[in-house]
Amino acid sequence: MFAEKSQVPDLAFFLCGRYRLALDRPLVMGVLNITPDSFSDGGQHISPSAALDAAQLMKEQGVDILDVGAESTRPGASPVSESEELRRLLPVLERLQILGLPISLDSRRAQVVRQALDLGIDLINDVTGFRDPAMQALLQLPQAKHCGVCIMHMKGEPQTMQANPHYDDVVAEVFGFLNQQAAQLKAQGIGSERILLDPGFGFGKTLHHNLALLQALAELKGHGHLLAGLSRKRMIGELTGHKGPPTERLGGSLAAALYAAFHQGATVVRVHDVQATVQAFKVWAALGMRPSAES
Ligand code: HH2
Repeated sequence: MFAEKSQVPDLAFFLCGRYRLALDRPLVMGVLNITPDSFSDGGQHISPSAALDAAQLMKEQGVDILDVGAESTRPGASPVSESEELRRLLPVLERLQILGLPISLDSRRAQVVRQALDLGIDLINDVTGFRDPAMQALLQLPQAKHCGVCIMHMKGEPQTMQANPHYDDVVAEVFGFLNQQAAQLKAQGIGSERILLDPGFGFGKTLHHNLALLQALAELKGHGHLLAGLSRKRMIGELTGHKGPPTERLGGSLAAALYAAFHQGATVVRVHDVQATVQAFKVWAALGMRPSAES
């Protein structure tokens, strides 16, 4: 499904590079981490063939967008070099093209995104929220013409962001930042139908901050669509008291995804467990629940 040329913002669709995704149901973004150290799937897809197999499986399970990342940004993670990020990423991005799925790149480095754009990506997922002017400038390239953008909020840097994060008013500060960044991109010609806003759950936030943001998420609508990344995160462990590994947080992750999509109007949920999330969404829809910002 290739993007049609249109200057008219249409929020019934998410315009994402080569794809124009209808929003008659919430979209499922599947996480594909090509890293040794991601918090829940580190080391699983480090070879290009393992990554392709995992992506193929997610396609069969009904994923809408693949989000590929080659650097962990979990709390405490050390940054990887640009060359290492590219070494991990490029062979995988090349192979993923055959799947015919929208590809999102989870990277905060303009030089990495620049090279990935030449291979074909449909969405730039920047956990630093397009603060870097070089990242913003990429959006003017012909290869980025219809590219989707995900503006995420992060306070501080992954290595230290969970060391006592403080906000006077977390919702006002995080939403204020996201709206300001979206307004900047819109002034450069990026339409709302290409923009995803994401509060960045767990990125420099306590459980209290995460809950306040999730319960207010619908208020953020306006400059673009909403993305919620709650899957397997520490807040699920904290809410449930379950002390096991992140892979055992499926039940809580599903509840959070349903709430974000069906009660707070999240357009896209970013998840590790695609099959379970797609099933949960289908059952919710069959029971007459509609994506909505009303609880
Ligand atoms: N969360 C993670 C990474 N990228 N991008 C967006 N837009 N929103 C998120 O919530 C988000 C994100 C962390 O999850 P994961 O990729 O599984 O872990 P790691 O950073 O350890 O690779």
